[in-house]
Amino acid sequence: MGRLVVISNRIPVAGARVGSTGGLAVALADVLARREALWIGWSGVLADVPEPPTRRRTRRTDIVGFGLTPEMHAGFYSGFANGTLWPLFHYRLGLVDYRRDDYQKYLATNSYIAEVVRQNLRPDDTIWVHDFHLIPLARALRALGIPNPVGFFLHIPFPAAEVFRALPVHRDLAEALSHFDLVGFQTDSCRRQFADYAGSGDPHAAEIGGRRVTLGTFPIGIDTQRFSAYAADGDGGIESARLAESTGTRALAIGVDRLDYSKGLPNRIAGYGEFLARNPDWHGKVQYLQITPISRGEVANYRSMRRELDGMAGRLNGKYAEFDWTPLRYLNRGYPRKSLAAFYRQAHVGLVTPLRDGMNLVAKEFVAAQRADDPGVLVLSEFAGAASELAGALKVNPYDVDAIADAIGKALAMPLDERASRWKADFGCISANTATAWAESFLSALAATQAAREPIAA
Ligand code: GDG
Repeated sequence: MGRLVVISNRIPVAGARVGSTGGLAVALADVLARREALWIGWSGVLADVPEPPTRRRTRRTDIVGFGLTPEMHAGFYSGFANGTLWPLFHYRLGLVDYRRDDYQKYLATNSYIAEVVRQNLRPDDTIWVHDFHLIPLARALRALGIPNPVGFFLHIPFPAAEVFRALPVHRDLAEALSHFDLVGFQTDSCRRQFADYAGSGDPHAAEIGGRRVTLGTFPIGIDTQRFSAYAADGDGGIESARLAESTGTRALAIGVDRLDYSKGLPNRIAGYGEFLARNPDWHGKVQYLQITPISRGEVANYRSMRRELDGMAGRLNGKYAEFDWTPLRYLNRGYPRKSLAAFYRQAHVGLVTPLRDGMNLVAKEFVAAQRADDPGVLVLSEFAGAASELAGALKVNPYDVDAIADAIGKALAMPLDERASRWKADFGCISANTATAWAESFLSALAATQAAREPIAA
């Protein structure tokens, strides 16, 4: 079997074992342990002349990091990827800041990355490209004459066709996607929306510019067994014990999100405020812990959202706190994964209310971390990809602050038998559809596109 070549915006952090850090590295850990692999991404270094690619090896994976110039980074990453595609694909048209020049830099940076790939590629490699930063990469690879199988997975939503058409370069971007052999989405609805945009009668394929691309649904999962073990081991250690001590006999609600406008944090805090306004009996008896590490601090929208949330959290506590009770603990810092797992396990309610989310792994981690004999309740936005899988969660429309307040009340009052049966359904789902199952099903679908292409031997 040839190598697996993974290409993502960032490479795993140096010093951390592949599989020990968050996100993609965790999702791919098992697959990368089983075969030779190469991982290519930005090293994190910016210089006026891009730093030549560096190489290191972790277990069976070679990791190649390339440098970028500040101009490339501003146009490609902060500009087109995070300033245009991210808000557009999350249905936030008002936040889209499109510039032609950023798009040119996005295309040029993808061509530059294709050249780095070419220099490191072998003829029997299979290439797997991740996420919205790298949509034009297959086209750039084909322009260099690279014939290897190339698959693409979109971690964020693909929007409704009418929303996608608001992008001035929608045609070119869709044409770029058609150069992949397989395009994977988190949900059936995202896949159908792309097929609909492409005018395809077949929701599993699209024909654009004379090329036929296979479409598939591959909902990303977590390493459920390992995450449950983290939670059960109490490996969160001192931090977990301190949380338990400081919460005491109060009910705990928890939220864990990057500071991002897609996560619906203002509505969630407003929903909790509404719950407190309506339920004086719960004053002093419930505590909401919101862990919100800062992300993309260089993008203006993110700075203003941070100020808004600081104000909301301060006002809520100012209104309701007592000398011996702080209703909301709002933190702009991160915690080790093991501590998070132990925190989720202590919580009676998990609040996952994004306005739009490709999947949302926090929802799955919350379920994985619960005790079978006394599980907490997941309150989940109907606009998270995870909602199509987690049938046991209490679904809310995150634009409806009153509905969030209702769901918090319902979750806190839910009897054990209902909590247990809802949790059991969701735990079964995340135990079957793990990160490894996700990666394997994507890669076997990609292999199938190649088999379909090969001429049948006489
Ligand atoms: C994109 C899509 C899709 C958060 N705070 C801490 C921490 N985290 C970890 C969580 C979780 C991960 O970060 C966040 O993943 P999400 O899925 O919730 O969201 P995005 O970052 O927006 O990810 C999303 C995902 O890609 C995968 O395809 O699900 O829809 O937007 O694992 O636990 N981890 C640690 N400390 C923290 O404080 N260690």
